[in-house]
Amino acid sequence: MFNRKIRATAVAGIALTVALVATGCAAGGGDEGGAGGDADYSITFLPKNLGNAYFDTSDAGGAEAIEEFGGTYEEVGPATATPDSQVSFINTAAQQGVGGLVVSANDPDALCDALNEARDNGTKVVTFDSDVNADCRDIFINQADAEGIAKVEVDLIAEQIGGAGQVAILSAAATATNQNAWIDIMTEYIASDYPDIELVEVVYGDDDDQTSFDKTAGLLSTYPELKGIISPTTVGISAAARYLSTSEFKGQVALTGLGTPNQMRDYVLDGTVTAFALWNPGDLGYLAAYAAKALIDGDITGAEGDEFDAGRLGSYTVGANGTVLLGDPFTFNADNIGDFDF
Ligand code: RAM
Repeated sequence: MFNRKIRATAVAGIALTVALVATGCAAGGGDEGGAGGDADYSITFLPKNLGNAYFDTSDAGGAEAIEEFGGTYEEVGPATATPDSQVSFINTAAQQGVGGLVVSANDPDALCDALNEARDNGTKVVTFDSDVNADCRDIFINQADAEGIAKVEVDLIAEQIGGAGQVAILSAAATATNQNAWIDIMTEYIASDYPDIELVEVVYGDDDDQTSFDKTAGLLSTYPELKGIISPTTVGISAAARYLSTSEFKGQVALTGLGTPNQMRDYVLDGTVTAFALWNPGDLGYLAAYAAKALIDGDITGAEGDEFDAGRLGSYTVGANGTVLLGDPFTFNADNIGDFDF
């Protein structure tokens, strides 16, 4: 089922930082839902950083949804995925009085004051991909269950290294809510289910291509016995794959984690990488935009049990803690990677 959904969405990347009026309607042009003709469907997407193919795709999914319901889409964001770098963008959106703000957070705490000020100002706040503390947003759109994401990555590396040996993790920013949650679960899962695997270190590439590349080189020189690397970030895994692909470690040191098919295809086809996982980022952004609309319309508040319509994805229900779950992670390998384009 997830496979079908993921195939259905081949979302093209869009120009970064460019405000796009998705329809001829200006902000306030929405005409559906509980807020009647006055609904303000001006919705700003704020990713962890710009220049990341994952967010190009997720935010294009948001733009697609916003176009469907006749709102105004804008994407803004920092160049670097650091904790404070998103605050000024939140302040600006609050001053503009946008109807909705859709954020993937670089830090669970650092954005809270700014987000709550925006909410006091009437802006509905949806986090997606990487959450903030639950009391500073209305809803979190979770890409997949954290346990499922963590376990699929550990199971993949275990399979690829024959269940034994040293592994390391190359993560994103040290403060990233999503990666830190997954790493905690991976660490416990390795300890409980894979006694012959040793997690030697977690390093942070900050979702920066060059830093991630350099950290990969560092791991390989520090741990000559290293058997595998897990990188739970699309930026990290593609930089690590690029490093491995031209090194003596290609095919010797396994690499898995979370990647986009377009960034990983060459490395799967050349034998650097066997299999990795992800969800459909386009669907994630699409769902987040529809959640913002439902909040703006007053159809939902983010309470458990709230139901809303998410266009071509169908109907979704808010779960515990104001969280909506998109679906299951999906594993890509040489047999299926040709079927995807994002
Ligand atoms: C990177 C970002 C994002 C994460 C993906 C898997 O693009 O860190 O937050 O969800 O990887």
